[in-house]
Amino acid sequence: MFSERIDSVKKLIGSALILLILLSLCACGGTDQPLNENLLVNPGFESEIGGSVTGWTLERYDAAAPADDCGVLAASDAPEGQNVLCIDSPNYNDSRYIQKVDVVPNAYYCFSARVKVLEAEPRDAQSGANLSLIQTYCVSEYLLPADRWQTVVLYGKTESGMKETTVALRLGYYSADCRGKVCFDDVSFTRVEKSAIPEDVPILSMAPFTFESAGEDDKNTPTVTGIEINVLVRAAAYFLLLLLAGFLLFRHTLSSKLFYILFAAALVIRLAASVLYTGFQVDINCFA
Ligand SMILES: [Ca+2]
Repeated sequence: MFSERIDSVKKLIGSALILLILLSLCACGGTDQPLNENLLVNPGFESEIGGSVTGWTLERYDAAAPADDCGVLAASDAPEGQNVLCIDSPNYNDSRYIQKVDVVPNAYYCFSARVKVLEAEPRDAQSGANLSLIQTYCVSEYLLPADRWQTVVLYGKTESGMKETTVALRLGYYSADCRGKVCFDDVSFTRVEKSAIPEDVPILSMAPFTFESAGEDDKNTPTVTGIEINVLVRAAAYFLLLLLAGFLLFRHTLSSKLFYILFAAALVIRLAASVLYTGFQVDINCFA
């Protein structure tokens, strides 16, 4: 009888210990993250061939542009395995394959990939293929066409309170459209020690930037805020100066009535356009 009770107590203690160990492991998993371990799903694109890519989502600024040739292809010169992921954008666009990744605050990360740029024609000088983090200024150099696979490495640091980020394999950037074809392979996103980062390499902030008026889901939607008082004052001052200059220059060639009608029409068009065309919060709001 006594020995049975001893056995029951032993089983109870054993179960409690196992429960304690499991709870400790769960607690550690929530606040810690292994070092030098690739945190990405399907980093070598070996899961399948085609447009549906496990772990990755194709996102484009102009979502209506053709994307039929984007996806995983078999490539004889793949740096890793048999397959590579390609973006083929015949139109100027900001095209990217993205994947959300959990991060921990105040930690260092290394984002790297092998990249082969077959074609790249930026709309402006500053664009090309790159690695970047969505809604941040953490972006690699812009790569232009080269007949070889290039290795791109990017280091960043999270801010307090950060729990996730979104990596992007990209052709183009915010306000930096690009068209062309680029392939990626052997992608890696790992947490690293600061001591592992070379001293001459910049460590970029992984903190997301905010949009003043746009929500998380409509950050690419133009915002209409109406006419502000300072815009009205500046526009009125500008047109008064123009009116004065025009009157002095053309008072002998145009009838005064036609002259005032033309300037009044210009003022109305200017004010109407400042409401209808506002641009984006991340750009210079030139017109208003
Ligand atoms: Ca591969």
